[in-house]
Amino acid sequence: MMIWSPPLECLPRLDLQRMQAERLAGMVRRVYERVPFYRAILDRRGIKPSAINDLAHLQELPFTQKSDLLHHYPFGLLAVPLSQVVRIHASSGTTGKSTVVAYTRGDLDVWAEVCARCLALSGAKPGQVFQNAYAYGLFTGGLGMHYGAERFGLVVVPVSGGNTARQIMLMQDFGAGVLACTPSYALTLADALEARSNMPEMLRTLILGAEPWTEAMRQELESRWKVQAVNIYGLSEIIGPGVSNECVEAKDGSHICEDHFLVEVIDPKSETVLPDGEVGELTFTTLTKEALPLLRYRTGDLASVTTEPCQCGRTTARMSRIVGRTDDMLIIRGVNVFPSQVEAALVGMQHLSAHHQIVVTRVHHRDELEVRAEVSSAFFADVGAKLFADHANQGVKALHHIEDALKRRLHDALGLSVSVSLQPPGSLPRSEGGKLRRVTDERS
Ligand code: DLL
Repeated sequence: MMIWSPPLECLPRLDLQRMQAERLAGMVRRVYERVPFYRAILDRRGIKPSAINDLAHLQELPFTQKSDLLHHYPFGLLAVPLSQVVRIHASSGTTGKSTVVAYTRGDLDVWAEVCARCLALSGAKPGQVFQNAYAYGLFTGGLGMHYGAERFGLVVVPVSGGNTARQIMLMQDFGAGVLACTPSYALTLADALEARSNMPEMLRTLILGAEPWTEAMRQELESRWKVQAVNIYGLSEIIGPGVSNECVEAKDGSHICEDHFLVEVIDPKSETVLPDGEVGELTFTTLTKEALPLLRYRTGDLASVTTEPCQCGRTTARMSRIVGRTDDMLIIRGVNVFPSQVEAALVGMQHLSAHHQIVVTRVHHRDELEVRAEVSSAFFADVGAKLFADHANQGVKALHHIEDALKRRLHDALGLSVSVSLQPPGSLPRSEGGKLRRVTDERS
């Protein structure tokens, strides 16, 4: 087992907190001096930067929201002159302007460091071939992991996302040991590899993130790829990938790089800080960022955090999987539904593939949730084929059984009756290399 930075990742928590408090004090001073947006809020609230010298004071500080970044688009929140910025990234907003983030040379150094930590957490070994199938470009996934992997000592294949046939060829030819991509793209690649019936022999590790996924999806991907699949989390505003990563030893929550990112979990409505173990909105305060330092940035991601010791020996706090987002919770006839609950209920069911879509409509003033699920090609090649050959009726009956079983599971998981429509193998949208949208809400 390898820990990238033992003195920092295994620091006694009191020492860590002392370091965080010092860094926080410096950060607040810097943003007060250099970012008019923060100076104005702190002045309005009568907060003197010199008074923030303890982690307990964190709660006095203002939150930052995505809208603040958008209002100051593109460079209004920078704490350094643009001439000191050496890289820009942006996260693709679904509509309108995207969120622009910037890095100094020092920020890039920290970023490579935290991504290297994540690779060690994932169980990568220096010298392995690293196929980086996160998209290169304005998205932080590609370049973030790229420099982390170089720092770590992997043989980097900067293939970027998409072009599945080439991904597979390179994976085989170069002997990839570690693959990084979105979980939905790992599913696309698994389908393609199975169709050619040649899983890459050297592959040991999948590093999956940038979109939500579930334990059920981990089981599915690990058994199909015959590798370890670990979760990596991050967001552009805070740095990109590298905010946290599961350790392969425990796979029980993602270790947060707390010497750089100070985490809190808040109740998204009351904005009060929640205790360990309770699910709420993750907020991060950057402790070392130079170009774009952010105070209490509200991520919109819902998760819990624990500081219980981990079996791997690291002392950093761990965050749970993202169970949903403050903006992706669907309210169906008054019942709260997260897309992750649908995935957890569906993935791994016999005769269904893991591909699915969720469509919400309003019919005669009533919300309807439809889950589109794909019947596996194995079903039609095997059980289904026999049934249909014996008597078409039998085949159709078997499909009805599958549909009923899924309806029951979804009803149990969501406490809501939903409609289910089975789709032919290969018919639902696939990730073509990036994040996949699984939910369409047609109500508005
Ligand atoms: O997705 C950074 C990243 C790249 C993370 C590669 C991991 C790997 P953004 O495009 O700014 O940055 O999107 C950030 O994606 O607020 C979450 O909602 C979601 N997200 C990222 N990682 C995970 C994860 C990158 N492991 C937004 N599980 C975040 C669930 C995730 N959601």
